Amino acid sequence: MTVDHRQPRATNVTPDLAAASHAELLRRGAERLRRDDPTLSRLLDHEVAYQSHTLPMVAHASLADPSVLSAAGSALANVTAEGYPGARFHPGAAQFDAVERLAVHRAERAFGAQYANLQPHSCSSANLAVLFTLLEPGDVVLSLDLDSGGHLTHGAPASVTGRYFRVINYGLDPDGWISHDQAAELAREHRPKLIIAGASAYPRTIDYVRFREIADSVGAYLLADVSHIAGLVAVGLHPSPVDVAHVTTTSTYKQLGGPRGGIILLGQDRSTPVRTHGTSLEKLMKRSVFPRFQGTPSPAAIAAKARALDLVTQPEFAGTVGRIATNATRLAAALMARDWRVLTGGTDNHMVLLDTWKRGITGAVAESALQECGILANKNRIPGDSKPPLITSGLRLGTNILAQRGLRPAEMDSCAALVDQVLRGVEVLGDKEYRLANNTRDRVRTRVQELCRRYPIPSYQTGYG
Ligand code: DSN
Repeated sequence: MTVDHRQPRATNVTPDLAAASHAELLRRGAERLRRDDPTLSRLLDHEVAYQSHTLPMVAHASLADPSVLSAAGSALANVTAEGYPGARFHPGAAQFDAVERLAVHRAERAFGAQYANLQPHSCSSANLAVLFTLLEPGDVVLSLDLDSGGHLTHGAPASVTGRYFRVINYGLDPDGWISHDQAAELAREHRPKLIIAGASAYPRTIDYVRFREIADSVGAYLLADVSHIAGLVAVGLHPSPVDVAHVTTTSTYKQLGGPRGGIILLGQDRSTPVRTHGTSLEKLMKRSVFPRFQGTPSPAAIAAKARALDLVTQPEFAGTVGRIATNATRLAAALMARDWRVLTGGTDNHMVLLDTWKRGITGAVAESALQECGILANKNRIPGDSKPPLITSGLRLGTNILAQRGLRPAEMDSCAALVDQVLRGVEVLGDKEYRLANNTRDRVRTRVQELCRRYPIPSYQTGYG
């Protein structure tokens, strides 16, 4: 008999009047938390209120729908089951098998992938699994360096990936764009075994086809990490690497509105043989997560991924992501009009990178002053940065959550004006020390509250159906 593993299979559960439903369990949990642990309960309530009353102009997060949060808190959290659906090392995984199959199916559908592994606890662990499976210690990796916008797990010296592999970095040209010519030249010179195309702080379109040509020219694997732009990729607003790179990884919370977690995706190279392991890329990626890198997956997190990935394929998501991109373009333009240096002179994705040091303000001061006024944006190193990572010379802004809350391009002018008011109002006293006039802080806070009231997180408000 052929079993279609792409389709979730229903399992036999005897209806039992004594067992609470998932919804009842969550309700009971919330009531008990409030009654028995008011300290923790209050902190969690405050977090919802905080998120509702701040303007998160961050690039590294998105809002999870309450249904995603609910799935993440389900009774599946009690299930321990190593292995994959149909081949577990523990009993009692029937529902989890069906949920994992559903999540895999939805991930493949959302990204047009031929294989998806939903088990990585984060994209960092997905990247580690890929790197440490495809490479041997000492092998050469070619990637974007951290200061140019790369990620820790792409071989940064502070990461285990920087210790076990010989990492060569390509960088940016003087205008802040990825230099493909430099990457090609470095590949010729150093013969990497793996090239990574992907970034944590890069506002422009990544040319995966060019990277694949470079990889093929030296017989290297190409890994695309789309964590930051996964939503844009899913709706076709950024070229997809899934059929171009050998392996694609993503986190599920940055732009997908999912839980903490990672995914490994394969496209056309699914069956490509991996000479060193005598098997296909698909079999190797499966093994790379379990048993090589992780034991038990998180069944409840996989349920939450399944829920988020279903939302990703809805028309509303495409609308939101479209607004993310147009908002970012408008935000960049509005900041440049106020004389702020925006790296690359704009953006193609959700991210806007500011050189705050050009105006004598460190990223640390900018982040703190904005936070004081209810605006979140994170300090970020920029190319050629002379400041340490906890100080930095730049600021990274993003429009994911603004768009989720319904703010449109016209409101980006107001958001840029608020950022500008705060940063202009800062009296710099040191790399981390500053003073902000009370009237600036009060004026901006009031305006932030107005915007938050006008654009609430609908499903996080009381009285929402
Ligand atoms: N990768 C980090 C970032 O982009 O901020 C956190 O997930």
